[in-house]
Parts: sequence; structure tokens; C-alpha cells
Amino acid sequence: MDLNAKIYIAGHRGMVGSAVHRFLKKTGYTNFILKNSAELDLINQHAVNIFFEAEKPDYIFLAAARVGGIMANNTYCADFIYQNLMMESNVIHAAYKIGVKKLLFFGSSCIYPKFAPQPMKEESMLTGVLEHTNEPYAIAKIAGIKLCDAYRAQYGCNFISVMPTNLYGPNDNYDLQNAHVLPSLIRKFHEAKLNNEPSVTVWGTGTPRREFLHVDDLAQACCFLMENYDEQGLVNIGAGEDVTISELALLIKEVVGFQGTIQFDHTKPDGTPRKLLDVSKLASLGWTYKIGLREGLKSVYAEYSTQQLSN
Ligand code: GFB
Repeated sequence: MDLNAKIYIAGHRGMVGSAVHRFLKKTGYTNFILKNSAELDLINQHAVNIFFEAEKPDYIFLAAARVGGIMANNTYCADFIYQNLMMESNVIHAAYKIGVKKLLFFGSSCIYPKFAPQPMKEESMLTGVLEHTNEPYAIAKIAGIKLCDAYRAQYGCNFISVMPTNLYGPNDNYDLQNAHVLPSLIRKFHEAKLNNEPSVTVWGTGTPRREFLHVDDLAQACCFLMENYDEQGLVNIGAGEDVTISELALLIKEVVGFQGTIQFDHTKPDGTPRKLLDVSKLASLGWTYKIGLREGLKSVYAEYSTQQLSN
């Protein structure tokens, strides 16, 4: 991508899109097309086609998506499959029609089977049954990957797919019902500390294992792949290390400085027992993560607590 390339970041206000935007700006890119959902409804195919005809971007980061944690996925399952299918179909087809130079699609590690061998290799996709709490979302994301590969195979489009692990960082969602575990626990421990509560409740058994990657690392990896990867299939992006939810809770408790105890609510779902990505493909291309979990947690907690003070 030359520095004057016209880059459309779909979903630039979300955690992933905003991180890609920050990284590209820092690298020297200046020519962005940014539209919020009120300005461009990506579910509306007609609106998407008009926008692409008028703007003709060179490169696209397709980060727009309906996302959420385990409870949001389980509750809004129709919205998750419908909205994601529509957005990715509309953008990918329009990108083909106007002949963009390259498009990068964001999948999710939940596309792998619930009991996939760990760490999960790219070849594991479509080899087994999905985790039921996020099956509709996962099917929409698998469809997006297949769209990219099909447009590459039939029309020669340079569309690639990346598979991020569980992410955290600036512009995350801290809504207790709909967020992912890491921001939810930051908020729970922070509020418990301020209110001198005796304990914090963590959902599930605490035994599931998850891998976490700072979104600034993800953004850097995506820009690296935009420059260095032109093939079908997906590329995992992760740290290659995981922790149990109990270990995560203890780490957040320590970073926040909460003195009370941790309780587990066994009525809440655990989801997939383990989700650790095999990142050897990305490593062989020449990229590894930089921000460790403790360091990343400290920086997001510093940002979160400062924001709370100013609210
Ligand atoms: O992050 P999370 O919501 O999603 O939950 P998944 C991860 C684990 O943390 C589950 C536990 O075992 C939860 O039960 N957990 C403990 C909590 N306390 C909490 C809490 O306060 N809030 C939340 N949210 N979880 C999502 C998928 O799966 O991950 C999506 O549903 C997507 O489709 C995303 O793939 C990355 O890791 O289980």
C-alpha cells in the first residue's frame, strides 16, 4: 500500500477498526474513507453499492461486524447471523464490482470446532461441531471467509481473511451483559473496589482457557498481512499463549487492586473449553505479538479508570 492509497476502514469506530486506523495514521497513511453506521448502513446493499461507486477505495479493512461476548451471542443470535452475513456480503461483492486492489476480512477464533485439537490450526475450520453459544455468529464469519476465497477463485480478487483470537484494548465494550470477559471483569473489579464490596462474581466455572491479544498488536499484524500475504485461506492472529478464566480474574484483581474475594456463578455458560490459536503460520511469515497480557491489562485499566473519573 503506498502512503497515498485510498483506504476504507469499515467499522472504524469499533475496537478493531479504530486500532487499524490509529496504526495506519501512525505509519504515515492519510487518505482514509470513514463512515459511521448512520452515514452508511452496511446492511443496505443499495446504499453500499452507491457508496463504493462514488468513493472507489483502493484497500479495504472489513472490521464492521455485530460482535459481543458469550451472553450477547446467545441472546441476539438472529441479529448476529443476519447482520454479519449482510454486511460482509454487501461489502465483499461491491469490492469485487469496483475492482479494489485488496480487501482484508476479520473472522473470529469461534469459527473453529468446539473440540478442535489445541492449539487450533487454520486447517481445523469445518472439521467439527461448533460451540452452540456462538454458532450463528461463527457461521456468518465462516461464510465471510468462504466469500473471500470464492471471489479469489472465480474472479481473481485479492481478498484475504484473518482470524483474531479474543481481543482487548481501547474502545472496547464495557457493558456487563454484552461485553467479553476481559472488559467485563475490569469493570466488575473496579466498581467492587470503589464500593468496598466483599467479592466479585465471575461467570461459569473459571476453568475455560482463553488467549488474549491487545488490539494494537492485531492492527499491526493486519497491516503486515496486507503487505505480505496474498493467498486464499485464513491466517490466525494470536499470542500463542492462554490462561484460565480464574487466572485472568486473579490477574485483573491484582492490576485493579481489589482486596476482596472471587465467587463463581455456575449457572452462567462456560462456552468453549479452550480456544488457543496455532500462530505458526503467522510466525513463519515473520510476525509475532509484542504486548504481554499483564502489560496490556495495566494500560487498558489505566485508560478505563481515567475515563471513569472524567465521566
Ligand atoms: O469473553 P466471553 O464472553 O466469550 O467469555 P467467549 C469467555 C469466558 O469467560 C466464558 C467467562 O467461559 C465466560 O463464562 N466469564 C466469566 C465471563 N465472567 C464473565 C463476565 O463477566 N463476562 C463475560 N462475557 N464472560 C465469545 C464468542 O466467546 O468470544 C464470540 O461468543 C467471539 O462469538 C468472542 O468469538 C471472541 O470467548 O466464550
